[in-house]
Amino acid sequence: MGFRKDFLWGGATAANQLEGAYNEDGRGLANVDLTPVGEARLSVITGKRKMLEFEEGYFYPAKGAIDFYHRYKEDIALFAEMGFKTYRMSIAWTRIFPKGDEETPNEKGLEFYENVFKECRKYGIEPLVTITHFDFPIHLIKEYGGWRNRKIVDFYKKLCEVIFKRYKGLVKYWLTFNEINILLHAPFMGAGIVFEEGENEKQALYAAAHHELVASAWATKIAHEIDPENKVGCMLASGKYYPLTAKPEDVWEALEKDRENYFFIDVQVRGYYPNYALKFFERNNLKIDITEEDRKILKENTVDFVSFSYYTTRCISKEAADLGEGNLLESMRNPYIEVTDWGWGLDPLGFRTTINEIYDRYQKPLFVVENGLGAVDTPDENGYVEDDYRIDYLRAHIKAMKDAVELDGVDLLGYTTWGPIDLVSAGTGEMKKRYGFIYVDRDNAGNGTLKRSKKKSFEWYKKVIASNGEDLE
Ligand code: P53
Repeated sequence: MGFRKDFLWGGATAANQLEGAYNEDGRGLANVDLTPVGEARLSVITGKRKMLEFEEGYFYPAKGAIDFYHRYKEDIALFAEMGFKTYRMSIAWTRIFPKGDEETPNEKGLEFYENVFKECRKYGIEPLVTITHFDFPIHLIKEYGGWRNRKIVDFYKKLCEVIFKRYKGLVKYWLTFNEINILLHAPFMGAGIVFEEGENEKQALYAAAHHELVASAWATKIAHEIDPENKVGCMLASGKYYPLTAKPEDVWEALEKDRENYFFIDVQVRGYYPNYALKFFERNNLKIDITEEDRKILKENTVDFVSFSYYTTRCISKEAADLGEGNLLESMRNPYIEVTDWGWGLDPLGFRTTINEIYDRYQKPLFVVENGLGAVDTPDENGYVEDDYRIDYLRAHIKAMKDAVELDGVDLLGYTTWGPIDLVSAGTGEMKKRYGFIYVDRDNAGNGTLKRSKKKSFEWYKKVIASNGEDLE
């Protein structure tokens, strides 16, 4: 009963949100470096405002982030102290290939991740590596127009080949693209796309989607060829859409919204485009160049497991949908649930529902690779935070996940909370939106000593892991 004995408990991060050292040891510039905190951020990450150089008057939090690049030993030691079985992290493409289209990789970059993986292994922590987590070389944007260009598939394949060879024996679990469906909602972040005047945006988005899907299948193939032990997963930003009412039009709308996201995973798990997607392309007059080779690669290289992030469910009505497309998985206010300081719904039962829906749909082992509460923390003079609100959130969600395993029989490989150490928010660029068990002294403007300290939740999560999810009090 309960979670499997080898259940992979841990935490998840992304290179650009914690490493800093943006221009050290030969690292090239990436899209994520050029996303400022503050008002301009939304228009930049959605590809509406072109910002391919640092501009005066903006603060770019990824430049320094929380300096994991120089402090990874200290940070991994803290993860180990909590008893982590796994650590989900990502590789910065531009540390390996600074421009993206070079012939040979940057040895310093390869070395850095090798050291990080070895540090994990020292404590028996299994690395779970996202190959691209909202991360894309600026040079490939300027020269090739981002993922809307098929040439990027080859550069990505090259990156994969290099890292799979180099880290063979050190890394076994891989995710091809973080929250692949987010590319529809934040195209600059998810696909290096800056829209051109008058461009058919849907065309650019779905071309990019196709290229990422094909690249993901290639990655799976290459990973398995280089090491049959490799396990490759896809990654969905999940969260079921509820219809606002039982009105059939609202129910239909919710189904369509869910499909917009499941579309990607449908291809990665089943190996072909679902009919509703082909009809959608046809209806919108989208010309997606799906070659015979693409079809074959997609068909023969489906994923080994399905991973996803879950923060909240979403809610939609026909009327709201008619008002037009919004940004970043917009949702109506669900009158039955409370929201966080950042307006994200609190819905643990929705987690169980979502897990079950994904399992019913795909029948593959699942991995929850992000979940957590972004909140404002107020530390005392020692950096200690009494974050009972965070413990409450995680407790309720772990219980719901346990129900999905124990009562519903879902096959679940592991669970990594988002941001076990405070890091830069992807959505807003703030430091103030914290998820960690470990507090980091740094503010939205980059001030602070970067000192690490344990919050109350640190000891709590340690106990959860030690009891394999039995002791949640
Ligand atoms: P932040 C949108 C919707 C759902 C998840 O988000 C999302 C996003 C993009 O913000 O991102 C994931 O930091 C993502 C992480 C991110 C985390 O959720 O905006 O994979 O990089 O930090 C939390 O609070």
